[in-house]
Amino acid sequence: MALTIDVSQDKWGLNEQQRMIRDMVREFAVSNVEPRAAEIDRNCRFPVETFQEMAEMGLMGLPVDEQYGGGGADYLSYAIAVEELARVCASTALSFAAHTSLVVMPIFLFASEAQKMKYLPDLCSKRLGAYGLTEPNAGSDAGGTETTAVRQGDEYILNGTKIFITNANYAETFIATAVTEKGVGTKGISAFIFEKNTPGFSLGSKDEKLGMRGSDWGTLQFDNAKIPAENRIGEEGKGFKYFMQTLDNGRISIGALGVGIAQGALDKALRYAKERRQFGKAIAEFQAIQFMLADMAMEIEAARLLVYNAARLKLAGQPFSKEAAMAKLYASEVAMRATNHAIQIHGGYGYTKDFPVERYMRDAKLCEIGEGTSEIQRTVIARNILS
Ligand code: COS
Repeated sequence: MALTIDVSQDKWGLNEQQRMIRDMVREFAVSNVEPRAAEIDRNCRFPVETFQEMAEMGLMGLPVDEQYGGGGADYLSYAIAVEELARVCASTALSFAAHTSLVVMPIFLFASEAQKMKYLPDLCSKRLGAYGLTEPNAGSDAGGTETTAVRQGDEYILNGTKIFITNANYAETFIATAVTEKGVGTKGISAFIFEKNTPGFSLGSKDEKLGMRGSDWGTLQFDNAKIPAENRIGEEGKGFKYFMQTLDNGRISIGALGVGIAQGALDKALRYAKERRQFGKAIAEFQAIQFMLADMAMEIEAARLLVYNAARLKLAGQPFSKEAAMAKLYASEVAMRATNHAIQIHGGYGYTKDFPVERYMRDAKLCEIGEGTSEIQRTVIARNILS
């Protein structure tokens, strides 16, 4: 794909398919996702019905080739889908993004043909996926993985724990990293695919979250879990690199998540500012409110362009690790600032559960932490510009 961007049909330079997917997901988000958003947040309930509907719409494998049951769309279309969902319900968008960019994509990119044929059609149509990287002692230092995988004949025996795993309790297909060779650092880490019913594998307890409460997370426990050797993804010792490349892809979607949250906060703030009257006029007529709205709009457009730029570089087959980190970092910080402004514009009402903006702010915080903290994004950017 050439990097020429045609803005004659659309100011964002989206092509017909990208605009069609944006409009379809936007309509679905408003009609089916937004009405459930407050309830799933309040009850910490994973919206199974929404994911069934998204599977029926063909969204669960959107950027995967049709021969594997995917939607055959490009990665920018997928990022736009994340953004549109996040605009009304960040929890739904997060679970969708974790399934797609962290499970479906690495299988699509790094697994063998037989593994793709075995796992992708179900993941694209009816099964949810979860990605196990983080451990109690390996968060930002993903190379510090302690879970072990010891080869015994045709199997690997895994022992260890993965924490904060999005979709853990609803996923049926998992991928995870484990150390297959000690003492060689990241080169001793391998990646595996496995199913929920794997002997020795179980789900542990989960912590209650600040935000993203409708997105499930949990703990993966391996107690002499037996995973067939044929379930290793790619070569032994390459798992860390596969997972880092997976995070490069994933960071584009977390950038889109931040943009969606910020845009949703702006939508709500604009509506409220026009309706709310104080001192005899709509508060939107006050310059103090207008300046907040203007800053929100400007930063959202800048963040969206960073996300689109990273996705377009990926589509063009060019390096995009730095650009994905920039998009994720900036969009996350914009989401925090925009949701803060949105609450400020709503005043006392914004601090209540009667208006959705407090949920947007709690959800936004995840963007600065998940798939690499803001500090890790700055590290990735700095390493790139210094190398
Ligand atoms: N793509 C491909 N290869 C990559 C890569 C990438 N994005 N990032 C690192 N690698 C490779 C390096 O090239 C290096 O390979 P060689 O040994 O062959 O040279 C190897 O992986 C080790 O890389 P590095 O030395 O940079 O590893 P570090 O332990 O210093 O870790 C960071 C690098 C901090 C960037 C990494 O651990 C990271 O991203 N941490 C955050 C993890 C995270 O986001 N967790 C959240 C998960 S929530 S889903």
